[in-house]
Amino acid sequence: MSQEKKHTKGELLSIYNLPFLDLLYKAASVHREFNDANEVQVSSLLSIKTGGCSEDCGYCPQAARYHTDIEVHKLMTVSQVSEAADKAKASGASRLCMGAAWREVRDNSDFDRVLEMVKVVNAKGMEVCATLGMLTEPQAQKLADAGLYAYNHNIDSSEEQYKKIITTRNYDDRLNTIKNVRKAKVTVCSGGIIGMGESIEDRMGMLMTLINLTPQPESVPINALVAVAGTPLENQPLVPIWDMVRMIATTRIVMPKTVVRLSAGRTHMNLEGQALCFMAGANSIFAGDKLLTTPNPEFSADMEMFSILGLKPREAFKKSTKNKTAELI
Ligand code: SAM
Ligand code: DTB
Ligand code: SF4
Repeated sequence: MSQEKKHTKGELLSIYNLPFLDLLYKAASVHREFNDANEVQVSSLLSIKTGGCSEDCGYCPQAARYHTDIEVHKLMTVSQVSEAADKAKASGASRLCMGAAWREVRDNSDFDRVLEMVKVVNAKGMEVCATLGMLTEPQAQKLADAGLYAYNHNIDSSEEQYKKIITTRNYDDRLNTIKNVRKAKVTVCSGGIIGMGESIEDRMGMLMTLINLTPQPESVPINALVAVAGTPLENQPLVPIWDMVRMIATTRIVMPKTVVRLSAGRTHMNLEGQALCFMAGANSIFAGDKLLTTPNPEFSADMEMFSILGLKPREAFKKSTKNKTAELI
């Protein structure tokens, strides 16, 4: 049974706009009450099929219609993925997230191969996550049967802003896939991007959608836009660190137990900024020197960050350390 408190949009806006230090203090208090604040889940991203996507997502370097300088690559082999998973595990990642530049999954030999990949990575004792575009319910069930732990499908922004960024599918398509994932009892990873020209209302609209999912997503990635040359959003200004901290803090306050992932955009953040994000409730990162197609901080720099901040990576399949309900927030 879900015991989550649902905030109103007005409440969300007031939380986001609190004086910075009050917001940080409140979010840090909630975080400590529900989670081990020194524990950070480490995920590794692997682009198993890169570029050539038919969609028009305005932020995405992998859309075929934009002229970006990424290297297009067909679907990897199972043994390539197995090797990459070994590397990720050896460097401390408990989750491997496999991304494919697909509009949707099709029932073909490529999907069969992805199912094999899921089985192989699951057998290594890692949490397996995939982000493959839209899914039907039977496809979600096949992924679940292969051992998929989580499915990433971002709602990206508010419904109103979504229409301005993507025209080849709509918000309901996204929500429908999330429903199919839930029906197959795979955990849901869904969040979005800030820095696409959206208003604070849009940011809170996105959070409203997420908190109204029943149950709420087990993990919520907050990405700062990586503005890639050749995409329609190439000239968007860098997201100020203060916005990132505010967004993470608000997410933490309204979803006390969810894993909040400080996702894309870390190469532009210094250690102090990232420390504020962890203080505000972020408890997951993508580690490894590449996201899907764009750079991420060097692995050694992240290890140094963990050491300086005294953070420890979370083990695979471990639930939130504190067994509290979120009723009282
Ligand atoms: N094709 C699948 C889909 O769209 O669901 C999976 C891969 S897609 C690249 C996964 C997510 O990455 C997107 O939903 C978006 O939130 C995020 N993303 C893509 N490009 C980004 C960028 N330039 N900056 C920040 N996040 C980005
Ligand atoms: C998510 O929310 N962020 C990741 C993951 N889920 C798949 C992807 C970020 C992609 C950034 C742009 C790129 O590297 O292509
Ligand atoms: Fe394709 Fe996903 Fe990129 Fe959109 S975000 S263009 S669906 S790879």
